[in-house]
Amino acid sequence: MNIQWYPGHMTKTKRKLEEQLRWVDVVLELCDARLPLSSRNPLLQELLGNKPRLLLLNKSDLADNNRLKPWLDELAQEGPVIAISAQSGMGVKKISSILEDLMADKRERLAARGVRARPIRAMVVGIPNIGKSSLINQLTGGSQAKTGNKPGVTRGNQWIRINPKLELLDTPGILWPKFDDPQVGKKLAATGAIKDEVFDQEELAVWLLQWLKQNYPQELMEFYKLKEEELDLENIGRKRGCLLSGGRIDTLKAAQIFLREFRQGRVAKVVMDWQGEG
Ligand SMILES: Nc1nc2c(ncn2[C@@H]2O[C@H](COP(=O)(O)OP(=O)(O)O)[C@@H](O)[C@H]2O)c(=O)[nH]1
Ligand SMILES: [Mg+2]
Repeated sequence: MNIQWYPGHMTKTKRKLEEQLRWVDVVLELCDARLPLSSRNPLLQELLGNKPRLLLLNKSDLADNNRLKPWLDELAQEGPVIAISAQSGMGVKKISSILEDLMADKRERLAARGVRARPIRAMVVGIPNIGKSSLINQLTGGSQAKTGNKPGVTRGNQWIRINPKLELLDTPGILWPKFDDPQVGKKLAATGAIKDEVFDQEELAVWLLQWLKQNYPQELMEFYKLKEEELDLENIGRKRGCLLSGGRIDTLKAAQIFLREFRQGRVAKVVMDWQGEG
């Protein structure tokens, strides 16, 4: 199974992102805590140049903490990183002060030259469905307190005042996933980053079931109340009442339910990337 993501839009997406980046001091890069590698695009680093970045491992409420911890340690060597949940708001309050720390040197240099401090301008960047809108809502408390267009900024882009020291671009930057490795496509599809229409759900479910059997067998068996040798789509379908006429099992329906339950974090909390990969 090879999952294709709209590569035709990549050039346009990249151009838009480059344009947006010109107006910000600092970037909030969102990635999926379950995929600290596969949900990032290494090209962002190139686009950023020297611009500071805070890496946010989002959806950490769905992630396996035991495997997340070593990732946090490793990623911290590259720059500031924290685990958050843009859904519950966990960790979101730390963001503003980390950004202030990140920008402190630059602000001091400007102050030394007599330049008056203005609020830090930040933007949220990440692949589709990573939680960009959710994070913006958390940061703004859902308020529509726009500060109005700034001269030179692309029409339509608005700045939202988070606090006196921080302004956020209200339109997030879209990053495309990195797709050369088929495993990456499967992991992104499994976690719900890619529309279900572009891949075979049953095939993906079979792959995910196998992956979970290898990585989280206890959780899988407990959740479905099945023994190891019973763990397949037929038995999951039977447990979930996915019956066709004649008593056959609707394995497509079973696959859809299994994928949904996995994405809700109910089957197991996971981290699907291994350190040292990629
Ligand atoms: N469990 C969980 N779900 C989240 C979190 N952040 C976002 N989501 C969900 O992920 C989906 C996509 O979020 P959205 O903010 O629209 O992503 P965007 O496409 O990057 O703007 C939505 O269903 C959100 O509710 C999180 O921290 N935890
Ligand atoms: Mg959005």
